Amino acid sequence: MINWTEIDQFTKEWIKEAGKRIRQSLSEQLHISTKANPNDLVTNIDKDTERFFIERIRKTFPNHKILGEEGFGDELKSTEGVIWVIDPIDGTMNLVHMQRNFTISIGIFENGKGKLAYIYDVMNDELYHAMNGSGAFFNGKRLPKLLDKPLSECIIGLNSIWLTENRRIDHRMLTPLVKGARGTRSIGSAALEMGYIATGWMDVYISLRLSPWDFAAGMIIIEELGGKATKLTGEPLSILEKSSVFFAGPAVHEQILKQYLSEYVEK
Ligand code: 2AM
Ligand code: CA
Ligand code: CA
Ligand code: CA
Repeated sequence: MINWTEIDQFTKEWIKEAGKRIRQSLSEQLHISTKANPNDLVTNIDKDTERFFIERIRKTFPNHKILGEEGFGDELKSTEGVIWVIDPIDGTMNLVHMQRNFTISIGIFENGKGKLAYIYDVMNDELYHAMNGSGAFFNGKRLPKLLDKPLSECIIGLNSIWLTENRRIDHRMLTPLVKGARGTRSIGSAALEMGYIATGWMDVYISLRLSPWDFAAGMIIIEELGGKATKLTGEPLSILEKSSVFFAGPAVHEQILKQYLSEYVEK
């Protein structure tokens, strides 16, 4: 039998320690390099933080598998067993430019089912977390189920790619959705925006392309609160593939799928 409470205690302890180290490192010289394009940044903090978790997980839970953005984990072929999906820093551009609004995001799965989730806002020392079947919490305080709101009362988290020509979607397709909402925000950390949906500060999050480590924790937390975490087609997400993501409370998720996304095809 897997002792999830024990895993939860270790993870929380490690997150607090990693957070402390990151806040300290920010006062030192940052080493910044680029990945897929000049705006796709990575720093020594991203890499050090991923190594920090992997070292501890391997030592404490040697039979668990790890998927991490910076590639120090395992290559996954299936969802079998216990899998940690880790984004050591979500919102690296925010870390580099703003020194705030970035998170550590960790989702833990057993045979593909979400069990534990953590989104840690490092500079504010704020933790969003969930344990499957036991609830979702903000700084240890239980969160209520997501409220059913019409789109006209919703704040949507979006990305500027919605406004520019791109290969995934006709960039005019989402204009009516933006018009139908109360407002929009671009925080720049997908995981933090998912945390904001959990607390009710925002209501909808859409991205045309994310990797499993961007959405793993958010998906578990939002589903624990009765929300929907799917692709833009409404199909389920998988921790083995990149895809679009669409997070919202159940009623507005259905409203948006029907009214605004019926023409959408995943590319
Ligand atoms: P990251 O900071 O971990 O890379 C920024 O809008 C959000 O999209 C962040 O959560 C960022 O995660 C994520 N993202 C995913 N793929 C990205 C990419 N190729 N370049 C920049 N941000 C990306
Ligand atoms: Ca990145
Ligand atoms: Ca990320
Ligand atoms: Ca990252």
